[in-house]
Amino acid sequence: MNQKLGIIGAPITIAQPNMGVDLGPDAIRHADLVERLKNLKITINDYGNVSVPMTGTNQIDPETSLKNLNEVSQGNENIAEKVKEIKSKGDFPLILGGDHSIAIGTIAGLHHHYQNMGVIWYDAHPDLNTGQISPSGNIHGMSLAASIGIGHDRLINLGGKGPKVDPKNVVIIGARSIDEGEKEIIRENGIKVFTMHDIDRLGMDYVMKNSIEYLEEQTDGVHLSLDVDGIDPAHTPGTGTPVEGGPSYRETRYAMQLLHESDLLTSVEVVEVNPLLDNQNKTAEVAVDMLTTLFGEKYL
Ligand code: NNH
Ligand code: MN
Ligand code: MN
Ligand code: MN
Repeated sequence: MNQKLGIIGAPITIAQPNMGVDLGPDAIRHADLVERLKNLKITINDYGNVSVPMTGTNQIDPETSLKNLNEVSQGNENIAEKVKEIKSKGDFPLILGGDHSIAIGTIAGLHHHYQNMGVIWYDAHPDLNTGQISPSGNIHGMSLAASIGIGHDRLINLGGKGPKVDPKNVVIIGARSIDEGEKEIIRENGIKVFTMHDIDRLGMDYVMKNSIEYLEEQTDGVHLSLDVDGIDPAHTPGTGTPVEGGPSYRETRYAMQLLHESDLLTSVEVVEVNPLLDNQNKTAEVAVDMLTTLFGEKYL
């Protein structure tokens, strides 16, 4: 993991209903991300923010059952292009969201460089909805579905035709708000999920070591998609859909430490930081602690 890091901001906000997620990339930079990473002797290229459509509505389109499909798709096409480009230069991609719809773009961009990529989805939600089963019509709750080839054609075929990830190469960690339709998709596709109950029962040490071993055996690259609402809202209050009862700061930081030691990851994104819901910028600071741990920062 100790190569050149390429940072891009991906400020999509209209795949969820709250204002302010577009400020996530800048809130994370403001929390000294680049300075902290440079202390670890990592070379950083910050490419700034990708341009994405900012204007959307909160209305569900009756034809697709989705909100802002055209705008979210366009933004994600731009993200996919940029991720593909920095990956071609040999950078390790670090993408700062933005809402979680950006995973459709990042994973599509990464797909060009792997035959059999894996994904760790650290999130309170599995984001396996489609327009038909979503309770909200918000595309940020559909990004993992689109990446495995389920949902609207426009989202599935974004940045290249067809599914980008085999559902067998996905591990979801921290899930505790799973919609009924999502439960069915998990079962039908054999997706590996460690819910909060599993984390409580088995411990984060086992959960992470098992996930790492599982993905190491069968993938040629692993992307971490870190939704800050995966962490307990006591630590990350500045996010649009907080869910009580998540892994603590310590458990999550330990998970990042194990990922660092494993050297498994080939790209990372952090999403759903909303500084308008958090005037202390605490959520972005926690996000930065998690990222620096992932890249080798230690207490001693
Ligand atoms: N499952 C809900 C939906 O699809 C909420 C999704 N919200 C998220 N996902 N923040 O990570 O609308
Ligand atoms: Mn999410
Ligand atoms: Mn979530
Ligand atoms: Mn393909």
